[in-house]
Amino acid sequence: MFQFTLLNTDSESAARRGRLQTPHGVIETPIFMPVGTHAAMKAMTPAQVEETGAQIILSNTYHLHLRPGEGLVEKAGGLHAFMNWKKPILTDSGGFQVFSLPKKKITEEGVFFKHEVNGNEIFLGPAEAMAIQNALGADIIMAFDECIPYPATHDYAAKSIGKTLRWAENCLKAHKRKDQALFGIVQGSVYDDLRRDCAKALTAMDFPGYAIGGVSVGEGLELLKKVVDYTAPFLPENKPRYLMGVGLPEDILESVERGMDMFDCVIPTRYARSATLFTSRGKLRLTHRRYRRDFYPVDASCSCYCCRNFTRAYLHHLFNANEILSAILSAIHNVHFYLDMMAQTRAAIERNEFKAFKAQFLGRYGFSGA
Ligand code: PRF
Ligand code: ZN
Repeated sequence: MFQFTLLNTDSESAARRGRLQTPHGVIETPIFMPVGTHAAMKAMTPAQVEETGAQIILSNTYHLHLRPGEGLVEKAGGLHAFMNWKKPILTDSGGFQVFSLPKKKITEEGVFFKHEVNGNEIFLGPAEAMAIQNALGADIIMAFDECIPYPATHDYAAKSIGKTLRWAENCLKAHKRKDQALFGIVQGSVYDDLRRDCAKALTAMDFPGYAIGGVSVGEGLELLKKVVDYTAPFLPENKPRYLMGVGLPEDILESVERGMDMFDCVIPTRYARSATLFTSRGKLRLTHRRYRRDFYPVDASCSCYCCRNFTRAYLHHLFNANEILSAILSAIHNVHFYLDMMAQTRAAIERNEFKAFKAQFLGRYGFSGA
């Protein structure tokens, strides 16, 4: 039911062109996964998400467990039926959301925390995260891991990966559905020896896919590149590699170059709601007065519904008037921008020209930090 095929590796970098078969369809990699935390993409219908070119979306164990509860989603026929999204879905395990909570108690078994709405005590551990994700029914599910803050000492990070590895074993034991692929998550903060040890130990457990977690926690692009540089080589060639919670266009392209295949981030939809739109020439802040009489599309080289039909002046007006349509059109454009960047990335890897493509893309985009 799951098969990952490595179609091509770029001749000048570690960039990979792959294809991942899942029960709900094929995913061409490298790919970006838009985020629908509460089983909904913010300000977009599933039809609109599909029109942007999305092949897979992400949702969250933690949020769906609190509301409406996995039992209800299961009763509805699973996450795909409940939200009417027919393509692949990935659920994150809650191992990130829970650890970002202000009040929690971490033990060897898992994490205790309080329900955000009704104040009840809740426990989430590897077995619970698997049972919830089995009930939700996504195509790809994630191991329950500990995402530690940055910075962290070597000693603290070493103890933490011990726990993440024991939890990974427990997740494998508790996982009950053959039609869901369980991915292992590499942690280890910014320490090369810990990342290597964690990647090797998880590889020995033989997961169908691997993620790098614990990044995008404030370490910055230079350290992100280092972490991927010394983790990816220890992951199996023939399995998909997912970089969790990343990121801006420059973060994604730098990580594709280092051999990562899958990405997710709330940035395109979140930025859309605050009037920041991505274009081939960099980001625009559409609330700025300079767009008041700008009758050009957001990005003349973009083929999305927003750019085909509306002007910057109109979007500027919608944001000023606080119209909901501002969020809808901006989300459509930003998600399309990310997915189009990934399509261009895949084509460049097929031509063995990824590095030239990256330089040209980031040059036009105005990113000078790479
Ligand atoms: N673990 C999990 N989900 C995540 C992360 C992680 O480390 C990150 C990294 N910031 C994003 N989402 N389970
Ligand atoms: Zn557009």
